[in-house]
Amino acid sequence: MSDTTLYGFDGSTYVRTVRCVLTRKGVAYDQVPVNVLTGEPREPEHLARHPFGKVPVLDIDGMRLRETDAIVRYLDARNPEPAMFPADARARAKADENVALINSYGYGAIIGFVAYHLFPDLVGGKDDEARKANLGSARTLAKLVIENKGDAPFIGGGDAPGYADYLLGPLMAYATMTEDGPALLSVDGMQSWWDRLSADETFAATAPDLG
Ligand SMILES: N[C@@H](CCC(=O)N[C@@H](CS)C(=O)NCC(=O)O)C(=O)O
Repeated sequence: MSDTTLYGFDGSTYVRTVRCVLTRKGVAYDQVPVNVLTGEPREPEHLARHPFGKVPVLDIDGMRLRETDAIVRYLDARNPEPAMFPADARARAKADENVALINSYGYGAIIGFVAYHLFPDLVGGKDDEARKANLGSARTLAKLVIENKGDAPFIGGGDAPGYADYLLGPLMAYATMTEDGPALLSVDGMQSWWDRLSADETFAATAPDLG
């Protein structure tokens, strides 16, 4: 039993981001698998933890933290090594931009076209126009994050995966399970980034068991 508890199931991309960071930093934790696909985040027990009905939530060091961004930045401040951001100010600014772009435009676009293929009932049916629009936005996002990483191997701006990699990676894992995956991987630089991230031990170890 540890005194750190992560609420959220392994199939959630945001929960996987936090699992990657906890694992990479060697922070022991227990997990309560609140399942998004069965609506558990909207049940009173979880609404008491996160009134907007979202996972992840992390109980750590006597406080409750909601929202992936706040959780990851706290973990990075608490356990600085290995760093989730580059030290150089300009590279850090671009890594921060990548995180913001993925959160603001990437998540909805990628989950949008993934849902079309994998969870059509969840989004109320098959809307091919929305699928195409979402795929287009996802390709725009991919071009930007690759451009922002410059010569760094990873979109988090470092020689090893950082926060931005662990944020986009779980989304890409779902994208590559669909027939639209190749269109996203065909963006210049995406395939080699994806190959590097897929070889990361922590990322591989956190792959959800989709049974
Ligand atoms: N802004 C939140 C978003 C988290 C989020 O969207 N989580 C999804 C799962 S990946 C969720 O809880 N969905 C449940 C729902 O919307 O009912 C964060 O960054 O942590």
